[in-house]
Amino acid sequence: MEKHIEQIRDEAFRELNATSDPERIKELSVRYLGRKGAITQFLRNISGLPPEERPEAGRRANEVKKELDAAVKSALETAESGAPAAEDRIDVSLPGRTPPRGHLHPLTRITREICDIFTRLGFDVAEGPEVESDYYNFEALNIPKNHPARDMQDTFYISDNIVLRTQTSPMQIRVMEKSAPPVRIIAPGKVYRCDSDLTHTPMFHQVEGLLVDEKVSFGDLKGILTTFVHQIFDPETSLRFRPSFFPFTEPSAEVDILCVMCRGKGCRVCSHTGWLEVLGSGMVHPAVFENVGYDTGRYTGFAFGMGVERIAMLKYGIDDIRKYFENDFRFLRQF
Ligand code: 2NM
Repeated sequence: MEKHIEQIRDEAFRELNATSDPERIKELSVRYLGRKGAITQFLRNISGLPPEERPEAGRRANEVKKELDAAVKSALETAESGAPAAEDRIDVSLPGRTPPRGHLHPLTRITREICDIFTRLGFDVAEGPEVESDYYNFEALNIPKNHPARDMQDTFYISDNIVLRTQTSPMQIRVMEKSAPPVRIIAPGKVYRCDSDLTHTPMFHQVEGLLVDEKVSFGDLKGILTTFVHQIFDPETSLRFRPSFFPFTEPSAEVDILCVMCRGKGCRVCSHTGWLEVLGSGMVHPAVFENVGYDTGRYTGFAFGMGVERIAMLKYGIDDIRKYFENDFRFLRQF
């Protein structure tokens, strides 16, 4: 019979430990401790035991009754206080779950790398509006009314004389209007052109630079841009300055680097020329200086511009510009 009270006890505690619902606990209390409960019944039936077993069985049954009663009261208190049940409690000794760590977008990283190189060379960073007036985006930069760059096909027009900037140089006009030389600035940011294929997206990123002072020469331009190319690519990179044309610079030059893929032998990436175009540059056109009220007899300057997507494509061997903007983790995770 003593075995029986131990069985009742085990069962009662198993049930009690398996719940944190106050209703279930109360119901369980009735079933074991109530007037017709299992333990009460057991005590009542003690008279049916052999006389020598009665005292020990009674003592043990009362002990279990007290123990279970205390456990029920405590379980009810916990359940009604809203504290979590044992199985739901947080194990503070478990090691924490490490949240996945993000990182900068490759374009943000390259933009910062480019800006860092130029700030170390003494340039300040200037940022400004992406919605520009026709005057800052074209007129002040010596791009006349009938120039092909103004074509509806290339420019997003907001209204007759408001556009999404097609380059960041309007920012340089704004800085020159406000401050006298010497000026050394770079303007990073988003620009917009109505164009879309493997190498063009309607929004892309540029960094443009400007240095104005007395006696600034084309030699200064070559020195600064050579230093830049050697820092952003490789100190061994061969480069060349190839004559070009921009309305806002004269003379103008495109900067090419020896093809990173074929080392000048000619391949698909460099269109079999052995060279890759990385920058546009030139000596600022006197007409631009006149527009901002700079004395063209005293000051000269150079300017340059580059596409961030293009620099990153060459650095990392990316073949499709659209990959930057698809937000595919399989692509982004690699940087
Ligand atoms: C380029 C290439 C050559 C340029 C010129 C100017 C300014 F404002 F000084 F006239 N800013 N940026 C420039 C010159 C930009 O991008 C391919």
